[in-house]
Amino acid sequence: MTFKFETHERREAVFNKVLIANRGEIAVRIIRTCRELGISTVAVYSQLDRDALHVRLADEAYALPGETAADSYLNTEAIIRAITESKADALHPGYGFFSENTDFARAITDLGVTFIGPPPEAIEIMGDKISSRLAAEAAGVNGVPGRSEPVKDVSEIISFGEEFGWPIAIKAAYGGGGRGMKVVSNPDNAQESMDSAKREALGAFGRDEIYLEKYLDWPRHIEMQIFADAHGNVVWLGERDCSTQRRHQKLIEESPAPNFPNETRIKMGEAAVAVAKACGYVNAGTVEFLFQDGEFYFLEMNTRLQVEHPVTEQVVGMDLVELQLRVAQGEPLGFTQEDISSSGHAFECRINAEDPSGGKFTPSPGAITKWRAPGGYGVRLDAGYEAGDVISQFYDNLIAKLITWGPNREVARKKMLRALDEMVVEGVATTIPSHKAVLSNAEFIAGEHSTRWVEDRLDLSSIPPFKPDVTQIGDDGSTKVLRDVDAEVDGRRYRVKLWLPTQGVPSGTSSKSGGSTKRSKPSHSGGPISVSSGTITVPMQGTVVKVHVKEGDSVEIGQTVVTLEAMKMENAITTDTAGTVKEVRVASGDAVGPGDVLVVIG
Ligand code: MV4
Repeated sequence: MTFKFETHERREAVFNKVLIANRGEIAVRIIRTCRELGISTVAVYSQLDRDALHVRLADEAYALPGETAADSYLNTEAIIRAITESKADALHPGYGFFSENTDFARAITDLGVTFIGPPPEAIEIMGDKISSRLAAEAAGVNGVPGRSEPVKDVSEIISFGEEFGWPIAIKAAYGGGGRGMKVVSNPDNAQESMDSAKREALGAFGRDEIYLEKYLDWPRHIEMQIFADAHGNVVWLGERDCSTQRRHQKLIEESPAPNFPNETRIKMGEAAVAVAKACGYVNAGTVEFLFQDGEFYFLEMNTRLQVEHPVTEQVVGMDLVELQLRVAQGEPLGFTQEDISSSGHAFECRINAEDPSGGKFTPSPGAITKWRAPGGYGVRLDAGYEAGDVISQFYDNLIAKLITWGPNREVARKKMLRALDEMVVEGVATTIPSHKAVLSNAEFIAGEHSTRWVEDRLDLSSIPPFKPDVTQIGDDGSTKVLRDVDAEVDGRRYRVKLWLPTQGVPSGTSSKSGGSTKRSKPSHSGGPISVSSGTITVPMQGTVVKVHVKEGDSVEIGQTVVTLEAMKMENAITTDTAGTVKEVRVASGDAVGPGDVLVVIG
């Protein structure tokens, strides 16, 4: 068997230097391919990321002001300054941040710098859900049965439900990523659902146009990877099943999709290519579909490289970042659809700093105190962090992506379970226990899951809550932390728990001060709670939603003392000290930052 693309003559790269306007694992991912191609790399970094892995790996790095994404990775002026100073000739935006920002893409293009991404016009067509649905329809690709125009009056909702059958979905025209969808199960709820959908859309996206679709009750999310060059060549590279998700955050992705007929795959691939051609697409792109009862429906197109691109790379044997660089410098793809073949099966698990216990996925920023990367045949780890690095509450929770490849789904699944067992991350909670639960579940193994499966059917109640480091403060003020330690007794190895002194500052302080101290703070508890002798502090920036205790209350270990809204989620702040509440320092509505004291327990 031969692949034509293997013999495709590799030209020397014409980019000399690429600036990566991103952070974390995707910045690392892009730097790696640039290095392989002999392209110099320029990193940019926020004030919290001075020592981050992507900075350590890049050839050059430029500081961005501030800590928040808005001040740093979304700061057009600062990034343009880094481009000018570094003399980079191209910019890779990764995903998120500037990847789908047409003003930014046009601004750098005007400076003569190549934006490694699609033409701005294609981003614009796909950015709006109604115009993308119309573009797909014009290309002969159907969305979920529905209407491609905004709803003006509630009567339209009722007549739509009567025509298509209840329930129906109300969607925000300018939405995306899953927010702003409302399910209406009968005509009595139409008015209320319409009002609430419009309110949410206005709040989240600044526009309140809504449209209607028939609601699919057990769909799978299957997306097709496409690639287009600037010479009119467009190919599809197989699908990814991303149905395992919670609150629109994907957990596990795989390619190929299980129980997915090959004729449907080919039709979906051709549909995705037609959609890409209809918007004049160039670059890596993903066309998302819902798949139910043997039919697929266009959902939206993502005009960027996606988080889950590695599962496609593993089965088709191509480096998608390399293709992006080649296509951006004007090279033709150099292979055709017939040259592409997929082999075996790949899974990707997103290792997030979140505590999945009880199915809550509570954010768990903090310092990684211990880290062991799994390895072996068919295992790939794309990580943005190593031991000693701090996961900040200011950026997303993705620490690493663990990818396995096997000749079939079962081999890849067992390999993933083995790799998850081998991986060690301490200091923060991770999604590893939830991945093990999913991958061992009979419905998942049979491929009977859907986009609702994690939330409606998966039982995560047996995952114990993450226990941050338990610290003790001695009379002399020194702190000790309980750690697992290997010991040898008569030639046999045992794992024991020992109280060890911490060298750093007492636990309960935040990582926010960043900079020079952030890598020498192994004592940071890292979990959703920081306990120092009964002082309960804020683990991440947020707003107090509710205070559950008052002075004089007695509390038990594990009891929730405050509910904090942070990273768009409610987080229960619990105590692991029992005693009496001595002081309550916050009230509901207070804006708080990491390290602020919430409650003192004596
Ligand atoms: C749907 C649907 C069922 N019926 N549309 C959510 C994200 C948004 N972009 C589209 N979404 C859905 N649209 C109809 N007509 C179910 C979902 C959906 C979903 C889709 C993809 C991935 C995860 C999802 C989770 C819940 C609901």
